[in-house]
Amino acid sequence: MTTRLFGERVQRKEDPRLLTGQGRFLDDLGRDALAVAFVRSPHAHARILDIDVSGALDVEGLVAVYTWEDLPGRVAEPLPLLIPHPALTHGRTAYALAKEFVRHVGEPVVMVVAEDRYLAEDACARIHVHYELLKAVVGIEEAAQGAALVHDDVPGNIGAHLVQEVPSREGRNAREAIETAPHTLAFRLDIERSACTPLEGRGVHARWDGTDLRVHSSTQTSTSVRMAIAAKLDLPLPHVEVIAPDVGGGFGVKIVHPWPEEILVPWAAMLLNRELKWTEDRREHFISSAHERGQVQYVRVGFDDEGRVLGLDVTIMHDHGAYTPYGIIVPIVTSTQLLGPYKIGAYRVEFTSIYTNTVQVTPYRGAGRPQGVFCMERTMDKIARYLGKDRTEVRAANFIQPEDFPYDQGMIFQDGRPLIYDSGDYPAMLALLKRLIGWDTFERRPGLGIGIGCYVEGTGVGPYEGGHVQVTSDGRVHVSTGLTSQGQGHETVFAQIAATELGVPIERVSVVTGDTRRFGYAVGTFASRAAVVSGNAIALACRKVREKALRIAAEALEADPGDLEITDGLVHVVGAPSASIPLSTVAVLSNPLRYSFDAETAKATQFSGAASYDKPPVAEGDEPGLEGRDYYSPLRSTFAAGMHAAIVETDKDTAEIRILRYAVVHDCGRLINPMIVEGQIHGGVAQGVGGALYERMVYDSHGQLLNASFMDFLMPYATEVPRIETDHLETPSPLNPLGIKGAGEAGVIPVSSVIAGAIEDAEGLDIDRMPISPSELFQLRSGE
Ligand code: MCN
Repeated sequence: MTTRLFGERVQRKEDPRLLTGQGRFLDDLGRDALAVAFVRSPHAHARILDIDVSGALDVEGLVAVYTWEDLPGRVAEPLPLLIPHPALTHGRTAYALAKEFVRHVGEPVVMVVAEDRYLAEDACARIHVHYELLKAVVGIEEAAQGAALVHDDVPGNIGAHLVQEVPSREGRNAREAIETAPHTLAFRLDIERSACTPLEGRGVHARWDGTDLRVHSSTQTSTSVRMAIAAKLDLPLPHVEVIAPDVGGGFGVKIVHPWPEEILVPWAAMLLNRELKWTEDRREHFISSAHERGQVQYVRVGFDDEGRVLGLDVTIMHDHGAYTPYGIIVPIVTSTQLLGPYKIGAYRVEFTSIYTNTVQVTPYRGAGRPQGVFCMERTMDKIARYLGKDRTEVRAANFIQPEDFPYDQGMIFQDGRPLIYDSGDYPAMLALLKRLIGWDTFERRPGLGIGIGCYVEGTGVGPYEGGHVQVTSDGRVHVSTGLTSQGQGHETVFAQIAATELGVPIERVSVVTGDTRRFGYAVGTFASRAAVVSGNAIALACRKVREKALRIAAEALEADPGDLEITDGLVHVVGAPSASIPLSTVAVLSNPLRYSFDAETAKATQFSGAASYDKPPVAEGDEPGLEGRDYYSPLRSTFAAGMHAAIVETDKDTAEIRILRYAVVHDCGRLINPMIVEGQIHGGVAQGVGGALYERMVYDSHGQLLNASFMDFLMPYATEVPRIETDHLETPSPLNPLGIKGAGEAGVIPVSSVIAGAIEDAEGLDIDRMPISPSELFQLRSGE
């Protein structure tokens, strides 16, 4: 039997538990906890004149009501701005409960605690907040005019402005390169707001025992939530535990830390000395959490007769919503990763980040990349159409070649490091995709179109993650890492890594994530980083454990550690399987106590080995136990890539858009589990189909979100998501020991550009905005 599991299609270890209803999500906890509900602003922009809570006080079962006035010390201060940036000259964050102003519908104003959620909601309904209405600013262009301000002290509603310029190798800037190019095009692209919409919303549960605070949160980053709570509530860090239970999806929205509720619920639990729980409802999620995607992009491009881009100038207007807790990460990612797999002559990108009286914007799966890819891939399609060339030919003419790696795009990435692609083979990937979709044999007929989209994605961003691995005397392997899981299958892939590194069957490996009691130092699960950063940390921790195991076993077997290997949980001499010792026995030997519950092992180990009285039982520099901890801190991001193609059909009468085929070729370096990666890609493509055809946040001119429910916010069903044909290319990353790159966001990134290209091909029309509905296609056809 082999224990090499890295690269295998191992069934997900977490599935039997999750599929049989054994998962423990936030709302499964604290059945007897007091319930928390919030009065949230019904207005997009207003001054709070007075809050009258008297009506709520006679609700039976009411426990407490809090407004901003009640908040002490740091709880009353604005929430932290998590990722500052020199270009973010006017960063603004909200208060946990609104202080004087509300700046979007859904902002929390009053917190209510009651015996149950019904009573808490009843009490909320009896609280009267008197507002002076202020002009709401909605829509990027209206806000950019600056006639009305979201924040009085932010002129023109401009939070940030950044220009990045990468001259050509001959030293020409983008504008010069465009002006002197044989051909030029200019156009505008619009991408509307959407949101992560995980199946499970946010939620917090807190319990205080007078000394220790235990918080459960449906979060993507338990260690950061823990630090924020300790700091805000002035508690010593060792007395705060944060645990992410099973999390029913995050897709980015749960990386914000802390959310107001993550501070308020623990704070009130301590104050009241009671167990408290808040579970977000769907409407709250739509109006009070975070959105993304909304951007207007102006493009100017200059190119030669082959379609080679000589100069590209992109101006981005980014809708930031009312606050910037996550800084300007989204437009920075758009700007820096827009170039994709292409060598561009000269590039200039400028963005302005604009406040509006709408829900704040934080990263959503893909985080600014879908917008950038929409821009670059629409550009490639338009160049091809202008020159009458095949769209794949124009792309190929611009590709970075395999021999060009490492390839420096000349940009500064979001982590402040130079954006250098580590490895890839884009021509090979295109060839695979063309074969998979049948690009060259595609038979044209009216209403049928084919589209293509390419992208490169920086993954595995630092600064670090850690892993702890322990082999116990029963031969089981316990792995823990600090980042959290929301459905990615970490329990399985991390177990695959540990099983492979240690040579044990995967059934003997268990994995814990997102529990600060087990692992306190971590960054979190986002930016497709878990596999690269935690995966490598776990491998390194396993290698330490393996080295120690071989050393101990070598002593017991009177062999050289270099002659030993571990297979199926047995340490044995290479080529002589009978000279062996189980890893469980090695674990017993690793502890001078030599304690084992297994009688045979106890007998075999208790008195084995020559007694030595000239050295202490634990040698200097050594530690008892068969365990190890290590960290992995990447030098810089590793760049995954992918190419998608789709065939769509548009109905000539109804303008209905149907995706007939969807093909993906993907390269995330060495695959740990191809089945899980395919699942990630399928999920991402489904979300991308939503972004291309259905999902948008519709605000009216007063800042009311008109479709804040699943009745009105359209998501694709299984019926709208085609079967996804997938192929892989593996160009290992030279940057990390396992040679892996991330995969978690990949699927969603190019979908809008692929579908737009296919519709354009079917209709012969310019598709310059996403999403596009049948009625909008109909209008385009009629020239409206
Ligand atoms: N993987 C692999 N081989 C590789 C790369 C990845 O087998 N070469 C596996 C990983 O081990 C992991 C999965 O693929 O099980 C995704 O890995 P990775 O790219 O490291 O992404 P993360 O684990 O960091 O997950 C974050 C990513 C992001 S940023 C969003 S958003 C997202 C996503 O994952 N949110 C998700 N996928 C999601 N999937 C679910 N079900 N729910 C979410 O909220």
